[in-house]
Amino acid sequence: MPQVEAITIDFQSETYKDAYSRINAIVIEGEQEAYDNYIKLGAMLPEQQENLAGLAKMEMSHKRGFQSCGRNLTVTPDMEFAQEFFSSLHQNFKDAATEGKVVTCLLIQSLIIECFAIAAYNIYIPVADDFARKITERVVKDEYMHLNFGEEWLKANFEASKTELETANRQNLPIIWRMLNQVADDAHILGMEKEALVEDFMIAYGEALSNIGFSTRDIMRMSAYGLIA
Ligand code: Y39
Ligand code: FE
Ligand code: FE
Repeated sequence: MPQVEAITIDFQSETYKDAYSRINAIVIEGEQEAYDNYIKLGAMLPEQQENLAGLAKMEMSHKRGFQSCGRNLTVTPDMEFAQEFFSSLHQNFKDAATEGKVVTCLLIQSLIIECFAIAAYNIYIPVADDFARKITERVVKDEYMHLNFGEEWLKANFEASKTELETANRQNLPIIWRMLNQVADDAHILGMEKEALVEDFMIAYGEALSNIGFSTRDIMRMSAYGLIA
């Protein structure tokens, strides 16, 4: 009979709350930046502006939800740490937006960051406190819609986007691995293992690349850039 290991986590221990102050901040900052990114994407894709404004609105409500998770545990999020954590990815998005590179912006936000969110939230749900679990379950459903938006747009524009997607993947996938390594210890304290995060991320990202139109061979080659972080 399969055994489910009983997980006992002391959500009020100083160790837990200290790790939570950084992970919670990352999620809050990530949701805020996702909001900003979808607003910017809306300006770059006028025919999708309303759609993207809807996604942005969801990100803002995710941010509020995760702020309430921190308050519920009486944790003060370390926002300075979180801004530093996202700075490379944030800069790359900003540069791409300035250059009008909508494909790169979509790869960063709608593929890479959404897959990161999907992996993190799915791994968090079984080890979250009851309050945070309910919120995260609702949030993760939206993140699949955000990923789907990016997939659909890139699929419809695949031939014209392919080269830019490969370049953007090469530039940004290693950053995700560095970010994962940076939070691995804190994630472990929350009951989330790095191996599981990597696995879920790669499954979601590989599936997304496949849905967009990349071959298995392309996906293998593109995924390998994660390994050289
Ligand atoms: O689209 C979104 O809502 C994404 C911004 C949110 C990113 C969340 C990043 C989660 C990383 C947490 C790492 C914990 C191990
Ligand atoms: Fe979100
Ligand atoms: Fe999202």
